[in-house]
Amino acid sequence: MDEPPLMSDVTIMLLGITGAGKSASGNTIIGGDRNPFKEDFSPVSVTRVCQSEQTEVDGQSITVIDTVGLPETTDKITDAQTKIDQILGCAQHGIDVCLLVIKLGDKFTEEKCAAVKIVQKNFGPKILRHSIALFTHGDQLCVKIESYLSHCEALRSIVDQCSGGFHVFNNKDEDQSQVFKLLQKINKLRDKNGYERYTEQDYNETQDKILLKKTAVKGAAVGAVGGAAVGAITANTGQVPLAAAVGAAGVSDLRIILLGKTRSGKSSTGNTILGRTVFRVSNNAGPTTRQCLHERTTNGANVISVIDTPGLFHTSLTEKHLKAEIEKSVVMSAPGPHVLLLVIRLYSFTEEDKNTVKWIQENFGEDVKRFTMLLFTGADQLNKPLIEFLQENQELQNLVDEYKGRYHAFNNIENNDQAQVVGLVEKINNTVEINNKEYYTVEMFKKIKRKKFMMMLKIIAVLTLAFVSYRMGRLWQPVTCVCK
Ligand SMILES: Nc1nc2c(ncn2[C@@H]2O[C@H](COP(=O)(O)OP(=O)(O)OP(=O)(O)O)[C@@H](O)[C@H]2O)c(=O)[nH]1
Ligand SMILES: [Mg+2]
Repeated sequence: MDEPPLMSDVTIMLLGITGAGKSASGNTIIGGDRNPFKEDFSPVSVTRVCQSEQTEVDGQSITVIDTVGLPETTDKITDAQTKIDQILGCAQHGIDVCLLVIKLGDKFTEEKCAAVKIVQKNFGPKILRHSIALFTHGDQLCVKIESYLSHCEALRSIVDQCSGGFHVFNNKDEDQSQVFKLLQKINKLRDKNGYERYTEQDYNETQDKILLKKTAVKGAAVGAVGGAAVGAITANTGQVPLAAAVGAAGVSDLRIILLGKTRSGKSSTGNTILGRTVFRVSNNAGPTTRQCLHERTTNGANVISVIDTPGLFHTSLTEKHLKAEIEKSVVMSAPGPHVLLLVIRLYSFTEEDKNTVKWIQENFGEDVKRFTMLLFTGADQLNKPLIEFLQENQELQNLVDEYKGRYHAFNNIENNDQAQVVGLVEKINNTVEINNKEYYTVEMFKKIKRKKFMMMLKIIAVLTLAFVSYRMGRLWQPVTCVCK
């Protein structure tokens, strides 16, 4: 990681819908003839990736991050999230100020506030403490901005929410005094915020809360068990040696999905990996996890995401519901998991476990095998070395061979034993390297789903054809009899 920035350094992020004037405003701030941000009059986003540029104003180092246009409706929230991930990649040390870029002159209705809502919703309320509304096309203003705002309730409410107030830019004017004035407002806001930045951790915490809320709503809808599971999740602040080990894999964002039959120990394994109790574990015999839950832990730049799933061959979920949840787990791990941990309880390898293996291959496709690793739970109950135990259990040994020896064992009772976790990560690292850092993608999953759907259509078509031919045959028979 780079050296942390000096207190005088400023990082500015430009956010807004396509065509709001983000890139043009970025160029105005950078000044001179450089115009590093591409700008154009276009209905589609000209800026396709986030870009960061630096300049110096009055001896102060300024980093400007231009971003991809946010969607104009809140429906495309996932679209917005991919873009936000990119921004955070650019702002390694956090953001001092978020400029919410809004074009003056457009009829500004409630719906047009969507971008601001997306920002607020995805970054959390803290972002507003770091925000200034930046109005562009100031040259088209015929009245004083205050008077303009007094006629537009929606705009006024945005300004009221931004701790840093507003500023107006005329990006057709090269007058730098508008930039100096903006910088004064920015520095005032930073002072007000005690030079604290909006960081990736703030973003992650907001995302965790969103997930928690979503799951809580769903949990309440599907029943008490799910709702109770939600209660067990805690905010994401943990730091474990695993995170440090992840960096060694060459991927700074390791994504793991836990799969397995009901009560195989998936949630316990997730907790052991994360080093804290976030997934609900129960000693009751019935199934506990009813919905996918996503938790992550960070250590510096390294992030580990763990997604817990409901058990396959769940006693109370329908196959349809289960499939939807498993698909959700893949989406939650977007762009896709580096490894699927197939969790198996050592002393109770049954027919169901074998079916689990089949189920995964059928629903994820053959290719999933190279991303799968076996995770045996219940290592505490072993009374001999694992290798010996496996040799004596032919079926387990066959499974280990099928997965090319990719397995690890956990004692989830000793869940503070981080050595076992580091051991697992080392094995995951090897797999990631062998797979050239590729991961199982959401697209792969969807492809299999489409293939299965097409296959089903074909079967229906063949059966229909057979039925029609049979009926036609029966109709023809009396006719031939009469002719005879
Ligand atoms: N002795 C021992 N018990 C374990 C181990 N791992 C999990 N358990 C126990 O096994 C039971 C089921 O564990 P969970 O983690 O809830 O299993 P799960 O796969 O998440 O279960 P569902 O969500 O219901 O599918 C609990 O009573 C755990 O305490 C282990 O390594 N050793
Ligand atoms: Mg569970």
